[in-house]
Amino acid sequence: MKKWLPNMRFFSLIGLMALLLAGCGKPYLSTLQPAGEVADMQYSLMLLSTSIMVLVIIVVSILFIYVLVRFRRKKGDEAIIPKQVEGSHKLEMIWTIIPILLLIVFAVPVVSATFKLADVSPMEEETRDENAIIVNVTANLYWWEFEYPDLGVITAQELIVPTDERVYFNLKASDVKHSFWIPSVGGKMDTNTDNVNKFWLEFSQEGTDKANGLFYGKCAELCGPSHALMDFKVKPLPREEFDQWVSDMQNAEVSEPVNELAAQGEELFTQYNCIACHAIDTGEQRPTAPNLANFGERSSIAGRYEFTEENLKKWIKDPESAKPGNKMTGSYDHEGMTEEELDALSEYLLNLKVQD
Ligand code: HEC
Ligand SMILES: [Cu+2]
Repeated sequence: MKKWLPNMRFFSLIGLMALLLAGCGKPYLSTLQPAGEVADMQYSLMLLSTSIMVLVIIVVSILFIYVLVRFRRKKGDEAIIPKQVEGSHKLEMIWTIIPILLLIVFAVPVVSATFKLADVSPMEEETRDENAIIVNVTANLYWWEFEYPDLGVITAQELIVPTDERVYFNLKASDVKHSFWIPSVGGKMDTNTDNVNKFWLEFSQEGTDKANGLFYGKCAELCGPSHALMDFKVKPLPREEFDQWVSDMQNAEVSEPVNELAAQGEELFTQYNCIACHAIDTGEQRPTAPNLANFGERSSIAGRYEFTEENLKKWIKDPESAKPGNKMTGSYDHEGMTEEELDALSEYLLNLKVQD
């Protein structure tokens, strides 16, 4: 074998890994590109702990190699027993005190960050800040609901928040344990069925711009066959635009069908009993399915597909292959649905909007 070949292999491996890992660095999905106060804090703690660990590894490796080389038995040494240091006061002090110091260096910022991250006083009754936005998050197999209790607004699959201020969350689950995570902004925190977890996040305008206005959110707790597809999107807006969105949602009437085809779709929506599960009014909460009042403004379908008419039809016709185990499959006659019916339903749904 030629001499340079193993080298080439080594470098191609490194190159391949670099390419692969580069995929992890998307600003809308990467913990390593923090986009807000919480993410910044968590990122600096990661850096600090990693640096301390790397420092320890380097020092220990150097000592190890030094001792191996320096105290090797050489020719002529056979009969000599080196100086014994067992129980050495000095050495024991050194290797007890150094780790304690390292732990203190780590513990101080960790404890202080823990208290900062747990400060939800603006959402508590006694210390309530009237301007703070509160969102009740409910995680369901396999979709997310976002309710703004003070604003009387409900939406699903897409979280809308103001930028550059703290947003407070009540987290719970309706069926099994899930976990709420927006990798580039912070989290994750469990959503449980028997208690409400609270925390806050801040979405920086700068990070939002880098991510082109849309962050990806994830379920971070294995919850069933479609766990990996239980995604949501986060759209942070400057405060005025957020207020505009809220008032549009508050004043929205239930969308009238825009044309003949959409009117047929609306009828089918009742005939197929879609309406039994899906609310189409911005303020109405249904534990059975995502609220569709502003469905036409989403950026994905079922948190899974890109937002196109074709994908919408694919979803309605066969939700099971899109998200195995989802709670919509089997609730109506999928197989019997005709192309014309799918056309009408999607025309209706794609035009459910609250903003012009
Ligand atoms: C048994 C209740 C139920 C019925 C009936 C039902 N759905 Fe659904 N639907 C759901 C659930 C649950 C989801 C969320 C699925 C997921 O993402 O895991 C969903 C998701 C959707 C979505 C994606 C929503 C989003 O925010 O991305 C659309 C669109 C939709 N359904 C349309 C329909 C249509 C059209 C019908 C009637 C033909 C219908 N659904 C009937 C329960 C139902
Ligand atoms: Cu999950």
